[in-house]
Amino acid sequence: MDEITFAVLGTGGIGRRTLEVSTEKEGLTPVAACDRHGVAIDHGGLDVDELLAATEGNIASDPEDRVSTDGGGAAAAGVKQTGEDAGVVASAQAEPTETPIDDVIAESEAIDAVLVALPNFEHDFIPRVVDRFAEADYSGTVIDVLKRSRVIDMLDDRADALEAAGMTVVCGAGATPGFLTGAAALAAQSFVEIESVDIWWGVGLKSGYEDNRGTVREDIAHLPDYDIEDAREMSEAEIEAVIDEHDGVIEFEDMEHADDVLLERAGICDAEDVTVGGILDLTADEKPTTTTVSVTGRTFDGETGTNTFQLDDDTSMEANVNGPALGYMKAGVRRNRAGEYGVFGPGELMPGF
Ligand code: CWL
Repeated sequence: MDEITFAVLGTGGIGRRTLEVSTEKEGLTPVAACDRHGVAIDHGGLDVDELLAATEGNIASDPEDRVSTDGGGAAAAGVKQTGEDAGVVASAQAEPTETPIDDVIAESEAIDAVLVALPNFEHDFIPRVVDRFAEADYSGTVIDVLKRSRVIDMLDDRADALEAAGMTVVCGAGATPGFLTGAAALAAQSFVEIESVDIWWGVGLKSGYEDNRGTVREDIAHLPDYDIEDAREMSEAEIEAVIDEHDGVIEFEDMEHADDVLLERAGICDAEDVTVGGILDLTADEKPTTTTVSVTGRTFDGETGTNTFQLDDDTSMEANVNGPALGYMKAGVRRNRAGEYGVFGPGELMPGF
């Protein structure tokens, strides 16, 4: 497969870690990275070490502190910033800009894939970013790590525009949905009818908390008394108060994670037969439970069985989100180069059912 050039939108935990992982993968050249304040573009390949060193410790933890959807928004400083909140501008490769996404779009003819690593605190935020690439007739691959079931339909509504532009979108390509959805699709192959898919994850984020505030905030939105708007508006102190109320260990049940609709669109089972839950432990780095996908079904020869897929307790969430995100990026680019456009979920990039 020919070399793939890619951009990351967002230099929070996921943006930075995908850049890092890509340096150890074959055939991936990161050529652009941006956040709300700035953009770094080098078609010969970004210096990832420099960019990571410059941005480490000053990630945009405030959910408002990200690339604005209209390309304008809060003005970027006209001068190079350093220190706490500078974001990507702290890198010698970056320039301040008020239009980071437009700047990437302007260079996108030479960019094979765009990884959207922005928090999705409005449900239509990622779909609107996708719109802007389609409107600019971008003909490459866009991949996101969105989680909410309802967002998949919003992307599907754009199928005609994507087809017209020649764009391939791979949605829900992190851990869950993403890695574990693909595992479920593979585990389903033994069966001719699927009864249930249960995804149960464990994450330990004591030292990793700072770097993963975005995902913790988004998880809190899944608790029974909260929604995405609440989670967006909450201060860091309020988030920490919720964590304290749970003594640092939060259990989630029946999360609205898009694994359900993504497995349904791959023809594997009904969305309602899929459950996603897990335990987030902010008091330890060890996983509080082994991440497990269980797929129960009926075989052609009359047995009922459950295939399980487990992650090692020692592989980090970062490894399990960002490795698969880049793997699905490669799968998306392969489709794009074969002239297959539109929206693909992780299950559709696996053996058919
Ligand atoms: O899918 C995600 O982005 C993270 C998700 C939750 C903490 N917000 C769960 C990640 C599952 C990873 C499981 C593992 O590494 O064992």
